[in-house]
Amino acid sequence: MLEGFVNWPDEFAAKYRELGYWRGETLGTMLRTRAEETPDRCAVIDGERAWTYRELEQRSARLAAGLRRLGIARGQRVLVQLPNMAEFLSLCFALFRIGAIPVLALPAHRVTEIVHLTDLSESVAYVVADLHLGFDYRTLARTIRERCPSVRHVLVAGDAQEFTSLGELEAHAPDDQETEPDPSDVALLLLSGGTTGAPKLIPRTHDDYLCNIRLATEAAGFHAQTRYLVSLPIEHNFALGCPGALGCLYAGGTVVLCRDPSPETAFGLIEREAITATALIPPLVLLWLEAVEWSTENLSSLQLLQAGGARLKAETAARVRGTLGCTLQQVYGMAEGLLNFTGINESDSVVFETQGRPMAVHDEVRIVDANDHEVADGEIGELHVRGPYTIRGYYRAEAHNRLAFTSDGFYRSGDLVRRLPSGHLVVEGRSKDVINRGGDKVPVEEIENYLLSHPCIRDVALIGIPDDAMGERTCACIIARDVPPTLAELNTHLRSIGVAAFKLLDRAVVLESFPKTPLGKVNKRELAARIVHPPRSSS
Ligand code: J2J
Repeated sequence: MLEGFVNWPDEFAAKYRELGYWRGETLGTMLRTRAEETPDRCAVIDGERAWTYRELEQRSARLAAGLRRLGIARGQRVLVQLPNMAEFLSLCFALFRIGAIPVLALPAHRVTEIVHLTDLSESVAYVVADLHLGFDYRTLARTIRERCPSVRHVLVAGDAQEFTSLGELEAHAPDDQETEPDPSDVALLLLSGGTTGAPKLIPRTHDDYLCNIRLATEAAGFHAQTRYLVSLPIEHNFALGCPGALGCLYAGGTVVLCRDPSPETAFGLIEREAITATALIPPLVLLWLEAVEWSTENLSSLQLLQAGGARLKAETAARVRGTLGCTLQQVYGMAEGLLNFTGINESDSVVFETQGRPMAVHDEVRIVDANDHEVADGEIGELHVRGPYTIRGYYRAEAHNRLAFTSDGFYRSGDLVRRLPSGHLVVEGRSKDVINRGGDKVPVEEIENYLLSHPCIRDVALIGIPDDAMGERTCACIIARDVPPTLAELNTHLRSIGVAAFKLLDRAVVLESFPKTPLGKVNKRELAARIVHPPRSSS
């Protein structure tokens, strides 16, 4: 078993097997089965390229042989940072086949995040695209090679320059030294959006992630005629497995990859590829609803729009059917596991005003007060969860796990929710220190630490300010040493450290002091209230 992975206790594992949640299948065998059943059906479309199930399977077999020749072996980690492109799928399935473990970084991540993730996972290889949205990932790869001693290989989709191209690796004939992983092995490491401090890695096993994918596929009603547009980054749990690209392949449908989620790009693909389903974060739902007004594309094939990642306003939800002509499904999920869906045929009030119900009967959800005591239905409390596809611990994070999980194995989500008598959940807020910028999670402590390294800053508190389109935006409240820095200077500082663009500041305000709680901590609630409703100045 992978060192640093927290397994389910034996009695839970036995129960989940007995109840049929864990079926002893791997992600690799899942694709192989589909390729045998429907070899000629189209599996993936990326621009002008279309791969059948047979081709996807064969490409991943050849790539697996190439990876094995490089010495990449079962249990080793490989950092994958690819945009939405077909190679993401052939590579991941190649890694699943040999039992190596993809660590899924977002294309938006920059040197600070990638160094942290590489070092934490001791990845032996780093996989990037050559260029994407004007950024040259090979430059980043050079820094990673210098700074991260574990990285022995840089693999590039496209023009590899001095590195190895995926195309070269794929030239190998498939070998027969299959080293099939065990279904209870860790299949992939997802990134957590939900924790305080540095990003954590979430180990998902073949058994548990296939359970996640299968149940999500049922909840979203995917089938062999589904044509799913991957609008969000494919590395994100929502777009990958809820049901996402993997769920679409599980159902025998066709995955269509979209390089960016702007209406200009996505609408054309919806029309051309007769897309039936996609998933978006709330700011993009708003943007698409606006764009429909002036777009000329025919979007009538679209049957299902999933929205999740942050709270969707009921007024926005109510516009989806009339404007986009499709069913809305709210998804309240987390890469740690638990997924909640509103039903495809549920009433408008449920679909507009709730974030759905847990998808598995054996998802154990407790809503608790500050003392971990369950609150009555209808009361707001923190959601704790345990179940067949919810992790029991972050990877290599022993100290943090003691805080993030209860002694009986429930994940403390940090989400404040309310349960309706029907069992539907409503997300009311958050107790963890993360700013949810329209679905992108900004870890507060991490950014505060970077800002504190700026010479002009004496103290800083990063807070979320309510925003109509994004839900919230970031605002750095600063106590300056001497000359107060400007917003542009602070963002230049963050950029020079090398953080993802979605973590840059939206606003900065300079203050003389911070309001404090009775315990002497910064009172962020009070601080946010002062920024949103500043006291009238007396002058
Ligand atoms: C309010 N808050 C939500 C929602 C997630 C599907 C959908 C989303 C994610 C995801 C995911 C929310 N309303 N509908 O993995 O499979 C906030 C909560 C949660 C955190 C998890 C999926 N949907 N959230 O967003 O791991 O605070 O996963 O704990 O990135 O996003 O973030 P992440």
